[in-house]
Amino acid sequence: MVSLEIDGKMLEVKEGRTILEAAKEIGIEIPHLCYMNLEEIGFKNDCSSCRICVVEVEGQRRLIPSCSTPVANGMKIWTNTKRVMQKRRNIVELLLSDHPKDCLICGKNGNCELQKIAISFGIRKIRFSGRESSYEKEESVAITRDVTKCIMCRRCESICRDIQSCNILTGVRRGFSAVVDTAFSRSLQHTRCTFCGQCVSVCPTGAIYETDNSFQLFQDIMNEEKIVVMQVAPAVRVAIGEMFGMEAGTDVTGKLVSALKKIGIDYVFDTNFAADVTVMEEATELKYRMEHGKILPIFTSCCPAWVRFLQQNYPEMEKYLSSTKSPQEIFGAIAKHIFQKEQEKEVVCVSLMPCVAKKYEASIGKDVNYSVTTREIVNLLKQFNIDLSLMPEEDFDQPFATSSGGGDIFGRSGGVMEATARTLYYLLEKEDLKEVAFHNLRGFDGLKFSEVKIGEKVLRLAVVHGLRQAREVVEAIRNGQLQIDALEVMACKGGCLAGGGQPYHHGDFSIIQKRTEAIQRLDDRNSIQCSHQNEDVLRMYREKIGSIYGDEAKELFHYEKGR
Ligand code: HC1
Ligand code: SF4
Repeated sequence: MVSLEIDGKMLEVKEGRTILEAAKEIGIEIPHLCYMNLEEIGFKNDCSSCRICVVEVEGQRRLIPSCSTPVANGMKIWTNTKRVMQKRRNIVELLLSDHPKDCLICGKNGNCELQKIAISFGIRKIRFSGRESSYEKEESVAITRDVTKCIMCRRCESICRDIQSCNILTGVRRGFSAVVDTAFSRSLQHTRCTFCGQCVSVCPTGAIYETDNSFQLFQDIMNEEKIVVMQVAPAVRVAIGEMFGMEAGTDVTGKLVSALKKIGIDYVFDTNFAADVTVMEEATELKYRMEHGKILPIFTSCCPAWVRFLQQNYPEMEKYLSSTKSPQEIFGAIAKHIFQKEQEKEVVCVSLMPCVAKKYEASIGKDVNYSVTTREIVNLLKQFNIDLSLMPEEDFDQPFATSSGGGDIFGRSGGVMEATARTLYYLLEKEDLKEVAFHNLRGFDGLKFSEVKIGEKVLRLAVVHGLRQAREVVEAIRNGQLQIDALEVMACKGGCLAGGGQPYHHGDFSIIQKRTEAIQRLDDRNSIQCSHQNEDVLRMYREKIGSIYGDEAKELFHYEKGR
């Protein structure tokens, strides 16, 4: 332990902590913009580029960035001297002097960390003026970039490089013109960007945000000629409450359904129902591959960022991907080919997702018209003056309302594999697993393994989250160093509950943990444990589709010729 003094208070902290972290431990919040630390998933951005976090340290002539300076025994630190306060204010004003002032229509309005600092500094006038940078806005199907708003904090660059190993964004140019951009300023669509949206989830300003589809939804709701059907993804229900002042991990499923109805969505269905369908198809596909000597391991294909990552970086490995569509796309097929037949007006299928890559997936698929993120729907609900916390509870609409615990856990890392294993066991053994919990596939370890004994065979299952680690696993499989039968990959650390469209976590990992626990509670409390026990799913097959992995099912729920 290290002993030191901050603002006259003595404290002891673990060796290796920075001044900023030590101050936080005794309730002193030092303002910062570039720093972010999610050490539980191995993400740290401490490049000290913004220098808003400077402090005075006894014996040091210069002001010191607290985010990157480790504590040392006997240090005496002041976080709020005249010099410190003046310097911080100058920095904020300098940043604002070269920043567009269009907060009212900015993609981060209300969530912007620069805006919050400007508010807390009470800035009414910027003393510096001069040249202002100007760049073209780039709007891809999933992500919009407004480089003019880049403050060079480099969080996006770090997360894209260190956690995702994609290296799409990097600091370019020097001095006044320095910004984070793609190579040759290419549009994201023309890079190997996966649209995972992790850069969106850490960007402190409006430099990177989701491409907004909420106005399109608003217009569709107003159009009497259309029936608007919304499917709600597994991870949204345990996170959206945060933006209405509720504790992270509060399950607001029922309130969300009634709120969506209130703003004019005609039908609200559960993506978790479609997740159960995905399990039925994918487990059967895996069984088929095992029994017919087809290619193994099978790679899950629900996460569009992972699929794009594999297609772009390892096209020779694409053959491992399951041909089963993601729950979003399966629900799209159900909406457009089953539900539509019973309606007189045109059905618009919209997905409410925790993810920005789902916008990309919807744009390349046929059936989901478009996707909105958790944050976008919050804006829409607030426009309608709806406080989610005050809404009554309502059930999803029948007949796509019920899900098993297997469908519920899709939103966390390891969930798709666990749900698939539960059903695969049943398909092969004709009886249910005695213990359906695969504890080894849960939690935040980057790579997780489990085994399931089926007859004489032991199936090896693996789960990975974060694309850097996925890359290592894919290469190990390619090089013959890793032998497994099935692999789940989610691009975002923690799975969809930490997706790029969720309420901002602002570097607080406990938020992600609470969402994870909440998703697990849904599974634990569900009286139906496995997807193959979902009677509504079985009825849909009986009445509308025919057999699982049969001709009609392949037509609707699988990609042609695999992918
Ligand atoms: Fe996901 Fe999925 S779990 S990909 O994370 O397979 O986005 O929540 O909707 O499609 O079900 C996301 C979440 C989501 C799909 C499902
Ligand atoms: Fe990198 Fe993902 Fe952002 Fe693309 S969306 S730039 S892959 S972090």
